[in-house]
Amino acid sequence: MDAKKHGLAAGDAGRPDNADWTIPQGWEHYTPQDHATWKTLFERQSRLLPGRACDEFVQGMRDLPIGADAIPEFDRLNEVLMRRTGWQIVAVPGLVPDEVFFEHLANRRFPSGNFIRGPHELDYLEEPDVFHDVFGHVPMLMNPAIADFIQAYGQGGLRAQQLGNLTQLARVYWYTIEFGLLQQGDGLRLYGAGIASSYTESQFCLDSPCPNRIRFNLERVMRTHYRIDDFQESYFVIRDLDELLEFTRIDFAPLYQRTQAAPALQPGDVLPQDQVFTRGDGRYHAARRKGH
Ligand code: HBI
Ligand code: FE
Repeated sequence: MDAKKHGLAAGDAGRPDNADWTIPQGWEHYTPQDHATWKTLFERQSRLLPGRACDEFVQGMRDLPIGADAIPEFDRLNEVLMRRTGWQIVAVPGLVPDEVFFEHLANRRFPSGNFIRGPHELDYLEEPDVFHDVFGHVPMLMNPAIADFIQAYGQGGLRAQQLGNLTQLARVYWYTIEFGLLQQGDGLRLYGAGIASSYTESQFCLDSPCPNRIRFNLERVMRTHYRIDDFQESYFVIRDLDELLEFTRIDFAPLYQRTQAAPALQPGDVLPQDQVFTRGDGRYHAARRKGH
């Protein structure tokens, strides 16, 4: 992104001067092209999500001042979000260090990239941009269970970092908040922001015969590596969003001990004790490994 354009007090490599890494959204600096990119992404994704995104996502989207025509103003989103769940969005220049990220979440502030991807890289993201963060995450932050769960993740993250358990905890976030599926009356739906904001993966995660869809189990997930460079090989399915609240009430210390001692699992592994919704055929990732 262009640091100057977005009003960054640019030190080295776009790092803002203040310790919490926040910057102004700089809404007035978005170009017509930026808004056009948002519109393309928004319309494309809005067509896909009915029947795929969970009811809570659709409801959250409906209740927010968010639409196709322009990149939303964080201040306007915050008025609604703050009233609903006490969360607010703060602008950051991209990925921030783990402890900065956790500190924000623990205080119900969601860091959102202020920049938007270029028109020639609609499906390519090196760092979370405003479409991923606002379209993907903010509708779910309107839900009280998600609101409490992400705050608890921030608090747990600060502790886990000191204890050296961050790897295990980050897998929970990954397989829920970013790539989670849930059960709904008529079948599986997505609620993870990484898939809700992805044109290709929102289809792959639910429609493709390739990946595994496995009942979520906390310790199992804490042992499971994830892919950051491609579609997931396995998606984990929660019963409903309230299941996440149960995880905010338990002591993770014994879980860290057991899951660090147990053998790590590969992303595509399926265990005899797994409750499997769909056993994937693995063809997509097998072809990728062969270099097709
Ligand atoms: N920073 N802006 C931003 N967004 C993230 O999702 C993010 C981050 N920094 C660290 C991070 N995520 C993860 O590595 C932690 O959840 C472990
Ligand atoms: Fe995200």
